[in-house]
Amino acid sequence: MSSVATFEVEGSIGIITVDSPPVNALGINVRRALDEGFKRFSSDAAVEAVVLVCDGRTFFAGADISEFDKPQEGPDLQAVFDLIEGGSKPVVAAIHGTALGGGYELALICHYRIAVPSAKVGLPEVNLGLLPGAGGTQRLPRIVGVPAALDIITGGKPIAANAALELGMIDALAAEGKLREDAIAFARQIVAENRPLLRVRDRNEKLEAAKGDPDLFDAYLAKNARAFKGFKAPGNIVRAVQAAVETAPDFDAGMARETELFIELRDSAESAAQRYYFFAERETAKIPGIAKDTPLLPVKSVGVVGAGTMGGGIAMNFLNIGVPVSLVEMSQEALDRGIGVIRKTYEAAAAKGRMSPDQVEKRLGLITPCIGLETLGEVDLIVEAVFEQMSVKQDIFAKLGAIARPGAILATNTSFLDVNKIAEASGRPEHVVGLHFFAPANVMRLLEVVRGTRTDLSVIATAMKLAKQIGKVPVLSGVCDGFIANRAMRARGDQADQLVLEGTPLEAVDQAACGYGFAMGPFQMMDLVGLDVIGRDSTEQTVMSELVARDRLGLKRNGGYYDYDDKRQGSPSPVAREVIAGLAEARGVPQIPTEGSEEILARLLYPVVNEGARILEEGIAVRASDIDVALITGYNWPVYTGGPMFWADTIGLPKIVAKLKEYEGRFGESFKPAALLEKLAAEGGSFTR
Ligand code: 3H9
Repeated sequence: MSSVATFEVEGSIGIITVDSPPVNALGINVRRALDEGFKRFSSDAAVEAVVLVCDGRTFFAGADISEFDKPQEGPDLQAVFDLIEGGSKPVVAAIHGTALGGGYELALICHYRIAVPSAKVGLPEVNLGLLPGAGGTQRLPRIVGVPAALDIITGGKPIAANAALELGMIDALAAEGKLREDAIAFARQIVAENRPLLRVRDRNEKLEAAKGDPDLFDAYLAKNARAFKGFKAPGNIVRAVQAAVETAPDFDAGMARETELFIELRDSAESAAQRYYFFAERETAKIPGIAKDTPLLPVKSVGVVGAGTMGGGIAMNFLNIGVPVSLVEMSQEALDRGIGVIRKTYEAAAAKGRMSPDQVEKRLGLITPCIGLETLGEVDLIVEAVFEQMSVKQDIFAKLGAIARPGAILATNTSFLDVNKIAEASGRPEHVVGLHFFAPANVMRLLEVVRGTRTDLSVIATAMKLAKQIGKVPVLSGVCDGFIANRAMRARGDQADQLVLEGTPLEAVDQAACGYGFAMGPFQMMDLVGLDVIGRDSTEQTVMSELVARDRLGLKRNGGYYDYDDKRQGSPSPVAREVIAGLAEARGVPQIPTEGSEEILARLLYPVVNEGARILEEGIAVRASDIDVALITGYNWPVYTGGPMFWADTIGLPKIVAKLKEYEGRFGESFKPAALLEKLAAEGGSFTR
């Protein structure tokens, strides 16, 4: 008897129930159980049909991702699938939770699929840099047709049961909470009606339309070139679906091509990085000292101080999950403006069909507009999002310390000020935490939870949990200037500035960054955000401050580092060149341009790795992978590199140390390799493996 499955017979129906927490991934134990169960029922004459169902939170969530890097133990997935598909008795997949990847491919092997309305099905392998390698690229187009299959598999998003029923991805809906009974009844009906064994592999009609349109696949890749840029998986997915069409009706030939393309991806650096990232994102929640039984504080109502761009964005996160927000400003005018922006954002989402007009009003109805802090005496969490000035924040926290109810969490959204000093001002530092949202706060996934020296563990635990509830990826940071993401990325910004002062064209710097996989280069990004916004706290004379002095604020003023035409297309700017040359001369910077993308990238990004190492050795980040997660979710660092620390491990730490030392010799101490980086490089160690 398997330890992860039970095998029962009810009348003429065999029932295989798998229970392998947390998500019934198709690891070795589950494959063994399936092998045993299907063999048993195939030789049991009393069994006329089989129901495959899971206990726990979900139907099979896919292959076991952690097994990809290890030698596979038999039986492999294909052998189990062959056993099911080749059997002589109908098999019904009974789906709840999320049937994903290999889990949905297993459902596609079964002869029929029934799901509860709350279930979702899908093939999200693309998010792991993979393709559905257990027949998904061959079977799905046979059900939904080629165009829909391409969108579903390259998009990787799960599809809700109702939509899946319409698409044919499932055959029937069960009543919520009655999956097992309904699946058994469904199986009985199939037997009673003597329905045929429906094998998806034999259904070729839906492939016909694409057979007559050989250019479809190249056109699909061209149309999505921007979204697919840098990723390896979408291209292989398209070619695998193409193979389904071109080899039909020879299913096995299509499968052989799918396997080749799958293996190519599985063994690629991109997929290794994306699989690493999958686990890294889940790891951030694991914090030493915090356990399942760490007490959590209730957060049923929130106060947000400041209804500007940040405050409004922060408020929306809570409104979106139905938590009432008291929104505080100093004047009615500022309050009206802030609420107006929130309304506009929601109405724009409604216009795009992302929410109903009803939902817009419901969410806005959760806002209590307030003038002054005095109204915040009852709320459970207060997030301050006002001007970045220590004295202003300390003043607010002193008042909040007096006003807030005992036990309320007081959070600051500061992006670089000392959270400890702010906390002390409140008189209750144990309840103060940094919640550093990234702009736009209602969109960006990163939330840095900043732990002061005296912050209570229960406050941290509550903040981490709350972050997940509002759909963020929480990363714990200690107190330092810039916390994790901004601090690490400042190293890139500094080098970008320095490179252009040395005579490297700024377009070459941006192109190198884009070639690496950033959606835009550092100068393009600054132009987009606005030079006045980025540079407002700087007192130094820099290229940026000079551009601002000339009213070149970026894209919004048709010029910053670049000139822009009325279609917002950037081109090299003679004014920016003149400013750069002038400043370089004034500072006496020798004109030695850096040539070649590889060299520019080393100059831009090795210092980020070095800063990451310092962040780690100072204990600001709990683990190297947290730094990767922060930069991927906060700065769109290309996920297929794994983030700076994983990337550094891929390159090899000795190479990075050698280059940093070369730079140290040429440009000075700031390039000195961090002690941790040098130590790991010398020991043959790594940050993430
Ligand atoms: C595949 O199927 C390839 C095939 O096409 C071809 C094969 C030849 N494996 O996310 P959660 C762990 S590729 C191993 O926090 P939720 C996860 O690490 C796979 N472990 O829960 C975490 O562990 P811990 C295609 C897995 O409720 C715990 O389960 N499938 C796997 O927020 C809970 O996870 C996918 O890409 C796995 N497949 O979300 C689906 N999945 O507790 C990937 C999860 O130690 N999974 N874990 O931190 C998901 O999208 C979400 O986990 C799911 C649940 C929606 C299922």
